Amino acid sequence: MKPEVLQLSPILIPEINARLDELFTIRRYFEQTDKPAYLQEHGANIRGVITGGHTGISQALMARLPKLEVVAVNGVGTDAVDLAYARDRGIRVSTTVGALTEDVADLAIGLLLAVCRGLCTSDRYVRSGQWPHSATPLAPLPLARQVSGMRIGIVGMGRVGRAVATRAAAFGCPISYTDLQPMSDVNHTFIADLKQLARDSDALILAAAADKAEAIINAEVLQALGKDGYLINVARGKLVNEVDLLAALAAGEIAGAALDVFVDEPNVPEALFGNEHVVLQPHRASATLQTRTRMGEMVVASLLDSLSGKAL
Ligand code: 8YV
Repeated sequence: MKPEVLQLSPILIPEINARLDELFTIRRYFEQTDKPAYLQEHGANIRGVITGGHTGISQALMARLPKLEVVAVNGVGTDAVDLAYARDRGIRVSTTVGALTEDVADLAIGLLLAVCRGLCTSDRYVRSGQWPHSATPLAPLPLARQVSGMRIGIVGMGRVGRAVATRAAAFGCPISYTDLQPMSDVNHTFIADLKQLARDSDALILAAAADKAEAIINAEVLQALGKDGYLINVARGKLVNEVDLLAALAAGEIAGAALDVFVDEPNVPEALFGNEHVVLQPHRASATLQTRTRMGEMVVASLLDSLSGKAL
């Protein structure tokens, strides 16, 4: 009999889904309208879970799965998984570490370029047919912010932070960073105090794990970033106090923000929709065919190894 696996969030690669179906009985929880009834029916037989980094799995749900052996996160973040509870019960938790680093860093730089150079605003300007009608070409569009040479502050110098630094360095950007401690193998300037990092940066790029860093980007940090500073977030929405961010943007206390992640996804504060100083993405940093395929393969391997008793 094939092991039963509860899938909490979709995988968009048909070949990976076919492989999962071949190896396991996949219970597609995310498709169910009556989730409690579905759990009642299948919960007792579930040995594995597939979830997304943002979705994670709560203690309450794990408690409904008495035979659970492994949670395979199709992502790198474990902030939405109750790790302490999983550890107590001996449930393994795997991630797709390493698979998405380059894509997330690519998007961070893409967002930096987009918000500073006004790419989305300019795109809307051309698409809406306004260009030929301006008195002077480009008149309604403000001049943009140069990216090359900007002082970049990276929050979280893990895999993604380092990949962002490599890319920013190619743009001639001086780079500083903060983390729990300085990294002996990183040449960039370490600044322990987040407010000081914000003060010394033209753009703050968030690449930190959110497990112990909820709302670290607050009104004070945003004020320190200042009216010429930009905030880029490709990590987790909850790193930012979103109320403070909305207030800072509305008051022009920072120059702009480019966000791939939000506190309450997929609900994005409507106040951001009409703001031309903001670029928005629906949590897509790892969403390339190549990376999602690699991530899917790692999820399959993790379930296979765990459910056949192999070491992860
Ligand atoms: C994914 C993520 O979008 O890696 C993470 O933690 O949040 C994202 O890369 C998500 O996990 C896809 O399911």
